[in-house]
Amino acid sequence: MDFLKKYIRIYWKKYIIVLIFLTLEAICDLLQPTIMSKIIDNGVAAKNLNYVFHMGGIMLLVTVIGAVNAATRNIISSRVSQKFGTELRGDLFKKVQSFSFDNINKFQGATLITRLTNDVTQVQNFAHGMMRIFVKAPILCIGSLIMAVLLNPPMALILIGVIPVIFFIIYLNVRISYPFFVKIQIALDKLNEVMREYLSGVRVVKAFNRFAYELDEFKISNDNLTNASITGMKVVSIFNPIITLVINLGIVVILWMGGIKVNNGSMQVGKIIAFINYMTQILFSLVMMSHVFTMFIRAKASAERIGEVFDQENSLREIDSPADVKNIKGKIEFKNVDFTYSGSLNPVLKNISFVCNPGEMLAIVGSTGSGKTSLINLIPRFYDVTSGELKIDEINVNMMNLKELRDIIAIVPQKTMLFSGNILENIKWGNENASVEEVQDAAKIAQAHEFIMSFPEKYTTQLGQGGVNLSGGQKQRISLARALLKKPKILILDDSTSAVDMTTEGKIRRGLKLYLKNTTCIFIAQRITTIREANRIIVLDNGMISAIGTHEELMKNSDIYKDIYYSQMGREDAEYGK
Ligand code: M5T
Ligand code: MG
Repeated sequence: MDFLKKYIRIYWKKYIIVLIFLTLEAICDLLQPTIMSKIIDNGVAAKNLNYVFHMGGIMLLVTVIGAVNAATRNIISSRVSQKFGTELRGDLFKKVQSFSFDNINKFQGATLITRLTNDVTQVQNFAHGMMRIFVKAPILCIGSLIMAVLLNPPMALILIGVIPVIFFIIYLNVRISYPFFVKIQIALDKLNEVMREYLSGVRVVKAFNRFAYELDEFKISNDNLTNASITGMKVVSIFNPIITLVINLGIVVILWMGGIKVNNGSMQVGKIIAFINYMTQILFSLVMMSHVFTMFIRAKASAERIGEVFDQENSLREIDSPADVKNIKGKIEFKNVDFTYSGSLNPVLKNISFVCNPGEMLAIVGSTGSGKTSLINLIPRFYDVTSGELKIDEINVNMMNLKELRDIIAIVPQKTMLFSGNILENIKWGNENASVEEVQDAAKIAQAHEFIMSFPEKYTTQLGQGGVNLSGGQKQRISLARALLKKPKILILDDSTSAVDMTTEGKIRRGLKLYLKNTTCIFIAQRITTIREANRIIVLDNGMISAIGTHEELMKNSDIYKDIYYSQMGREDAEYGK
């Protein structure tokens, strides 16, 4: 939990100030019963009204001082804990942003969200508690003990009998209830996960009429949470009355002993009342401290989970003095590259070697699962090669600054990802400073301009989260426009026109050809009509390059390629009238 050190360094001074206020506040609380006992014994019992007024005034003053202290302390502590929470959440978010794909795969999405929200709140609440009752309770407890002993040492012996009993009960309480708190946390995590999965897949759930199934899943998680919470509450519900009972028994004993003492004149009524006050204060602060303990345990679990995120070392190491990439031409070279996803044993890519020259168009074909996406994901270093070398213009990508490397590459991922905001904003992700004309040009090449203009709000049409209000092909075209606007040195298209009809795809291809003159383009496609235009084609089979060459070459010497060709040609010949 080293990450907490940073915040301790920032806030320790304010914390000390809070502690001073807190101590003053506690002292005011501690003085009250003694003043009251004096009023009763010397004022009321002796019928001395002046004394009553005098001491009453002092009591009021002490109360006011206590209240002012409490208010000031509250203002400071709320501010500090809120700021601490905000900063912690911000730092955590920054850390997550720096994560590589590998790092993110290690945490499931849902747990990252709980870590960022609930866990931070737990730690923040605890920090707030540390500036309030958590520290005040021990001060009150010790202070009351001292006052009680000063008041009447023999009677303070009763406390020696009661305090261990309470301690024992509290100990039992914590022992028994702790596992339930852990269970509640786990159940909450699970519930979040189920909910997230449901919400992100709501369309499919509806399409497959899987409501009942999802409802069951949800019900199970929801019930688990309820059961864990109820059992936890049950334990607390049993222990709280027991503690109150013990405290009340202590009061009865004091009243009984005190009664005898008052009768034989060795003690005054006011002192007995004060004594009872101190005792209840001691015992309730003990109970408070037990709450502190459970909160501490929860906060500790949360802090550990947050710590895991902070401790997660970025699996992509950045070089200290990166190579210069300003004059990159865009030559890509794979040299005996193997790649295995971390946590998996089987390599996804085996001994991949090829060169793609600047400005060249290289196509990759292969059956689904053959490793096409995995291969292109290595170029912008979404993942690092397991062995072998990946070079751009003779420079190993590991020697480049990650941001600069990604700046020269634009990628249209297989799964289109758009963000909430309007179409213009989404395309401008490619280049924030692009002019309207540039955006429109990119959209025209991507064959997106026309349909965008057909919307009533045109480029300012709002997109829902993930671009839900667009068709699959429309999303792909906007995603393509976004990549084109970046004017990259290297353009990577991962099956980026799979949802676009053939006529439109033909138009896109022709536009791209002109646009891509100085751009190296690696694209994955399924349709032979798209692929055959490439300068060279790689046939990927089960993670290995089975053949590489032009369309004509492959037609001669690659059986896999020929299979793909003939399986499609019947259909496409007809469509293209060849
Ligand atoms: C190749 C595995 C996957 C498959 C193989 C993305 C990803 C893939 N895999 C993982 O284990 N973890 C991952 O994060 O790798 O997958 P691919 O590279 O996605 O194949 P493709 O692009 O050729 O397939 P497709 O369907 O997009 O044409 O065994 O399990
Ligand atoms: Mg793929």
